[in-house]
Amino acid sequence: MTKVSELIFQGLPYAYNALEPHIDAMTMEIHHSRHHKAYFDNLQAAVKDTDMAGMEFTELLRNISKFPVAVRNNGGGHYNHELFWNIMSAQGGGEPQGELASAIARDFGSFADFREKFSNAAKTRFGSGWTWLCVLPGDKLEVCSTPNQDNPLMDVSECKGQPILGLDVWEHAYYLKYQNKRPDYVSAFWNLVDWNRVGSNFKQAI
Ligand code: MN3
Repeated sequence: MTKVSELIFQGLPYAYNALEPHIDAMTMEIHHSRHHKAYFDNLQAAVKDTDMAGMEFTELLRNISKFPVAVRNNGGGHYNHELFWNIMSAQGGGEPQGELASAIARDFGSFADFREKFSNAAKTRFGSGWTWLCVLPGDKLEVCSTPNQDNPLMDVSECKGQPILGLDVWEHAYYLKYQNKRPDYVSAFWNLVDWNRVGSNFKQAI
């Protein structure tokens, strides 16, 4: 429960080169210290001296259709990147365990089926956007994709739920290393997913 004006631009939970070779250090540094920082700064500038500054951040996102497009783009930009940094780890990869593993098997058939569905959504998102694993009302898991910096918390999103895993498929997330080969970046991402973290996001969401 954090007010928009009290949000903090945090450092990454690992070094910029920690995710190599899957995501290179220069991409991580530019992505975090310039792209994400710009979303954060622009969000704060957009809410300054308005009632939005005192709103709880996720409440603002849930009602985003009522607010200016700069808040939608930059508020989404901040929320999405903070989630993204925290669901990756140099020790990531493998498969989820416990409750999350059971829920994935229940809702997708198997982990492999889930991974294929998520990867296809990431590869086929036209232009810039994100792919998500979300918890829908009723605690059902679903894969979905949103354009630009939208996310499934937003009332403008076609799919609405609590995102617990997200993948940034903007070119700025992969172009230096992968150029036009987004599918190779999507494949590499699976080596980085911190399933312990995604599992705890799942427990918080249900
Ligand atoms: Mn990005």
